[in-house]
Amino acid sequence: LLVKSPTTATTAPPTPSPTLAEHVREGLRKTFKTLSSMYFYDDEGSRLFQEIMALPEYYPTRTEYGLLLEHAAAICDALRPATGEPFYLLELGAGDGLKTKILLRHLLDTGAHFTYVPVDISTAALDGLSATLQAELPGLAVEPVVADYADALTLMASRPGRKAVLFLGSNIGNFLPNERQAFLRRLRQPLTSDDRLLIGFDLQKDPRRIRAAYDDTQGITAEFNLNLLRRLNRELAADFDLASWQHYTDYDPLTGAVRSFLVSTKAQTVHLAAISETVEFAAWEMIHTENSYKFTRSLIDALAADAGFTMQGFFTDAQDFFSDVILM
Ligand code: AVJ
Repeated sequence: LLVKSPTTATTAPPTPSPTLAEHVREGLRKTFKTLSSMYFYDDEGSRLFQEIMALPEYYPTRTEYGLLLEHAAAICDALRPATGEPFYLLELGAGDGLKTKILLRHLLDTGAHFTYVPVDISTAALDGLSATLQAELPGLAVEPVVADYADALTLMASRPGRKAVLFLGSNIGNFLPNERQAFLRRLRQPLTSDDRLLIGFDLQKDPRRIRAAYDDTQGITAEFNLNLLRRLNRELAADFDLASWQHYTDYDPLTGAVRSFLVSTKAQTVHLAAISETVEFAAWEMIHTENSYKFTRSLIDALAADAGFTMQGFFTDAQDFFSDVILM
């Protein structure tokens, strides 16, 4: 756990990932093979995700951006304390900060005194964000925290004042239902009734539109998914032949789950030298790589209630594609 002062630069440590090795071994030994979507985001994967966000089919990012612009005043009013108590705006998984800057700007413009605390497990991501913020919003107090989300919240809980926690971008959709429930309950624990939580949820809509967002015509999402195999080739000395794998996505309107897979187009054997694993794939066998759940208002209400939160605000765009929800 590392809390940095606003101006310190950090050098990124070499990234040893014993967890990658363990997760991959475990996932590829299952009857229905899996790899975790958290490993999409190496440098190339992060670059591809930036491209995904600019795709015509990928509506979530620009929709949430628009809804934050439209409702910035109301959202900031719900997040900021009415009294002069200290105010911390914590962000879990800060990304490029484009959407967050809407809220930061509004708060600064309306005279709020607060500290922005971006939380991420990647030092490199936080360094990049801190540098751009320092340049673009020079008056902003930034205190990055390199930590696991729950650890960061526990750490900040010991400070007096309002904590407003941001979890934007429908990242909550990556959790399976039971994991999602556990995650929200865990977030609730260190928070008090004075604190606030803002979460982005992608909403259920025309199923064709949802499916298209995860299977774009330019094949960028396919590249993003296949990049996971490239990463295993590099980091685990594996020999996945990318020409024998395809990207496949389905959307199940009954559960609200978009599921992404890598499909083995022939019977093949893959070696992962760094973890001494040999894995057999049958023709058309799948590796499940990602869940992106889509929600309804009633699902969100139930989820909030289960974790012990009260709904303070429910903001959507004009088409009801996406929602940003304030819980307390
Ligand atoms: C970053 C998890 C919100 O699930 O929509 C985009 C990741 N995967 N296209 C999502 C993603 C394929 C994205 N999240």
